[in-house]
Amino acid sequence: MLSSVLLDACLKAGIDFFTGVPDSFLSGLCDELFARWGTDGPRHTVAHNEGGAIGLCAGHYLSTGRPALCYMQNSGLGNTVNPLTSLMDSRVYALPCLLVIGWRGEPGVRDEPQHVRQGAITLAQLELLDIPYFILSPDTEDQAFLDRFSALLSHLREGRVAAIVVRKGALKASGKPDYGNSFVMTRERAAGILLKAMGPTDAVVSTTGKLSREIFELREKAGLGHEKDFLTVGSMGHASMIALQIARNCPDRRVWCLDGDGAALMHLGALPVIGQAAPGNLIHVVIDNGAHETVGGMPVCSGRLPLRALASAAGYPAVLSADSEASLSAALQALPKGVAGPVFLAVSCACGARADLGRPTTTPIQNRDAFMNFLKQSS
Ligand SMILES: Cc1ncc(C[n+]2csc(CCOP(=O)(O)OP(=O)(O)O)c2C)c(N)n1
Repeated sequence: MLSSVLLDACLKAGIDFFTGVPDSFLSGLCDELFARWGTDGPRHTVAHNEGGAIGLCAGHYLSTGRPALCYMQNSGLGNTVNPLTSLMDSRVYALPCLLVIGWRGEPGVRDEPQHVRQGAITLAQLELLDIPYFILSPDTEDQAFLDRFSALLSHLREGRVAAIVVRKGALKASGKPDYGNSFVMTRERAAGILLKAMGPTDAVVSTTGKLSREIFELREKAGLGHEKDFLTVGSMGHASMIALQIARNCPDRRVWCLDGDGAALMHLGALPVIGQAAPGNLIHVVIDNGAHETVGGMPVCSGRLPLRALASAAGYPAVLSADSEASLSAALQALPKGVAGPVFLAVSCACGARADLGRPTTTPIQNRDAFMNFLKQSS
């Protein structure tokens, strides 16, 4: 079904504000939202995380009396549980909103390990949360959708949250917007330069999405193992906290967090925690492509973030940036020697990836064991 059918039905029903965090299964919806209203206006705002998006929906209802729509990957449901149970719920403020949830890891459909558990429990979670829903499939006809949609509206009118669970391929866009930016260096190229600059005892914690997939393939291509890289395939936004604690417990090795701008923004509170803990051996690199590139390219909120200013304000003593292969190499040369961190390095990159990018061929458990063995070796 075209995403425009959903959006038009929402507008007709008075649902006139849209927010969320993008998902690959919802990229057709995100593309349509972007084409209609951009990303940071009165109709559509890309939120920093899914819980924040629910807050926007609450504020919208309180100030207009109209429900809003919140879109997310089912991984993001976890981020919404607190506002759904303690704010929106009918036993608290009874604030209606419509959730549109991409169903990664649907039982019986092959998906990556990080989606399997979440996919298996998604419908049960909605039931537990007392959220009525229907499932949108690729073969759902427009009229069947509209009938189910109008049934959901009656729950919204009762002050309840309701949901549409979207199967892969069920929501399409009429076209793909250009999410490009003016930078030339690709994320994969930047990752290659970063990996090359590392010493033999350095450890890497990389973020959820294509950056980790690129790191995996770069190691393969160089004929190297994967023991130095913890790939954080799920848990978007938490790579820097993982890296912080490893850095504290392994003070004799450098620990690199290779993060994304969308991921860093999702849990931005990590920055002052790192600034305060001040591990001298942590290098926090944020690949700034201005987008959630992995899941379709929708911009992060408000376009490009003032990452360097944020890191400085959060207490990182050394803040560097790069926007080309030459400036990245120069920044890496200029890294403070010895204990002078945490260092923050913002790397501006193009928005895009190779079409034939693969996925890790080792399991998360193999990744964990190899990484822990590597950390146990003296540095
Ligand atoms: C809690 C949560 N919400 C949403 C997602 C879906 N998701 C996976 S990767 C990604 C984009 C990450 O963006 P960024 O960190 O900027 O990295 P990029 O893909 O641009 O390299 C999103 C939204 C997720 N995995 N987890």
